[in-house]
Amino acid sequence: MTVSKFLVAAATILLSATTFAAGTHGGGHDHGAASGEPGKASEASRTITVEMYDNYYEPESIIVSPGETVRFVVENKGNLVHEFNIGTPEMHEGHQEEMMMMVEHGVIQGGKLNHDMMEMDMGNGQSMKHDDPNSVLLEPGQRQEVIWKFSDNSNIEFACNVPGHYQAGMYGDVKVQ
Ligand SMILES: [Cu+2]
Repeated sequence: MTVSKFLVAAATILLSATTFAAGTHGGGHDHGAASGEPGKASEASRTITVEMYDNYYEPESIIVSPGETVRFVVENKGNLVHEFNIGTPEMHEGHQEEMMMMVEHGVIQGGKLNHDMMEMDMGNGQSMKHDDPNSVLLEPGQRQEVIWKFSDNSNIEFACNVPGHYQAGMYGDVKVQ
């Protein structure tokens, strides 16, 4: 592929990702507020088990105290790859563009993850590894923990940013009170 063709292809991907993210319910929320920080297991006040199905969470919402550290045990009980990601609606919108790229590059294939592809250098020192502390991306049957210390920001959702899933309703409210 020539450089100019590659640029056109990249621009097309960006454009479609932006269009895709535009239909979310992110309007009217605060911008740029932090969702919290990675927590320590020793400071977790409790464990919440979150089950992921196609395409919803059980439970659908949670209540936390400001500054509380929660240990989440996340289990994928569906037939598709799902994500559990803690963030503001704006963060989820941004992450949906990255996830769209992961699908277009074959990293996410319905019910499977291509782990070799996730490790691969994309040419600019970046990979498509999915290792942020606020999220896990799981294949069917997998189970993993997220330990998160919430701030007093109540504009937080847990969400799945696999293309189409958020739009299908795969997000839940975090009520901070
Ligand atoms: Cu999902």
